[in-house]
Amino acid sequence: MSVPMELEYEKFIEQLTDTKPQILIFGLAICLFMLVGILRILFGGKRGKSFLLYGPSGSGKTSLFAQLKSGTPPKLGTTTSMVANEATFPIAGSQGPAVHVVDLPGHPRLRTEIDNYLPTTRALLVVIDSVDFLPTARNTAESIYELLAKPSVQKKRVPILVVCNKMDRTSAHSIEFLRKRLEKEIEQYRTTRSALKDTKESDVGGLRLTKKNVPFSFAICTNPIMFCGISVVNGDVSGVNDFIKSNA
Ligand SMILES: Nc1nc2c(ncn2[C@@H]2O[C@H](COP(=O)(O)OP(=O)(O)OP(=O)(O)O)[C@@H](O)[C@H]2O)c(=O)[nH]1
Ligand SMILES: [Mg+2]
Repeated sequence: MSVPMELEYEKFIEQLTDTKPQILIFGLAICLFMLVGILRILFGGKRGKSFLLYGPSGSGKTSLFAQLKSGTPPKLGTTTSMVANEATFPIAGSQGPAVHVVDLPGHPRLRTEIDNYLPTTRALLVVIDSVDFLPTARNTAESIYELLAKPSVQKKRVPILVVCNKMDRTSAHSIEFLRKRLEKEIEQYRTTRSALKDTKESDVGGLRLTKKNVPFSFAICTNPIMFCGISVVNGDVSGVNDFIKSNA
């Protein structure tokens, strides 16, 4: 090494050793933060802005949409939705920011519309009828499973809230009953599906839903899945409000 270069090198080492440890830690923290950001973009993807109301026909999605928007359930009742109903508004009664909410029609033929909305979905709310649940249990379980199997839902770990509506009715099933029944139906569907298609559960959507050889349960899903009980007619939708607030 020539003399001037040697001097430069020594100066550089001197500067490095002079640097305060706090500055080094700060620099490392920034690098780590950037690395996490890059990994999230590459492997996770950013979630969108919409809160999607999804679920069987008649479960109360449009009623809930109106309640969230205006703070009261629709006075003139509702009719079966034929198209998606969407708007951006601050949730009535909460101090949070405006959020974009989409109410999807529950009719099985119109439900496929969900694929258009998933890329911009922030969180999913699966609204079920806690009274008239059993006739739709299998269908609902299947559609929850299909949702969970979608790479866009899994990769972005889209949070899901299963909203058990109509809790004002005395014949409403308990949240625990609804959760267990859905888990049972999903497990059955998953087993039949893998037997028919000769695929392993881990192949569904190219990603794994739950741990291998473990019966399906919401608790061990890769997506955060929560349950809450509400009654739109009584204006008791705090479980939904809290979920939206914590994910807005
Ligand atoms: N008892 C009771 N009835 C409710 C409640 N919420 C909604 N309903 C009633 O359930 C029926 C269906 O409600 P909608 O909001 O139209 O249901 P939906 O899920 O939008 O149905 P689709 O548009 O067909 O998918 C209406 O008669 C509502 O008045 C509730 O909390 N309790
Ligand atoms: Mg509707």
